[in-house]
Amino acid sequence: MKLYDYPGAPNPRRVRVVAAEKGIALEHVTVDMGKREHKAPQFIQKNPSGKIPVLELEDGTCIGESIAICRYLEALYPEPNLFGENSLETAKIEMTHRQIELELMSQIGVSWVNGPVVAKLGLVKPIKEAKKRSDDLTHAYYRRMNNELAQRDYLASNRYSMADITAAIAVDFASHMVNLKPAVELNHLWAWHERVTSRQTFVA
Ligand SMILES: N[C@@H](CCC(=O)N[C@@H](CS)C(=O)NCC(=O)O)C(=O)O
Repeated sequence: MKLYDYPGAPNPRRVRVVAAEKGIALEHVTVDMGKREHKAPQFIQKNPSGKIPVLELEDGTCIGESIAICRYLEALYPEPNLFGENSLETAKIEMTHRQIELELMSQIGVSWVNGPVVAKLGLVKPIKEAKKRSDDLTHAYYRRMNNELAQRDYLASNRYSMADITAAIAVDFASHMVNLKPAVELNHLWAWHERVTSRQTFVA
């Protein structure tokens, strides 16, 4: 299976971590985002959204969307389980994961799009007020995570799951690329981040 990927891009990293957890060897194909290869007609045929990651199967079938890919890999290689062992745990992981994507990653995305790196590329005219609001909402979500992590070691349940993978990758991207590092005093969040990112499978 081929993974269309780009170094430093957070969404393909989610798939890389899941593949490493499950011991799956994927062939990596670099899509040069700097050259806008993800918007080229040949790539749009693989994913009409023009985004990475894409997983291409041996028969040429392409799957877009990180979580669709990760769920496909989990169905093929069930161990270790990352999406839930029973109906209640699956629901809790799904709830936490959706909130992380919709309430944290989306805000980091707004700050990124309206920040200096994207402005330099000249693709979007930055809106200062939008960035200020999404910066604030990101920090508010970090505080919420810190409060939750005071009660348990992992975000969705008392064990490591897909929710932790997505959240830790979002925190890394926000910290290094968007200047949105969680405040130092959020000690429960930082302890969790170390717990998750020190796993051997937590590949860059
Ligand atoms: N919901 C998608 C988001 C994918 C996404 O935004 N990928 C980024 C790279 S990390 C991308 O391709 N951005 C290019 C664009 O938005 O045009 C997923 O989970 O796979």
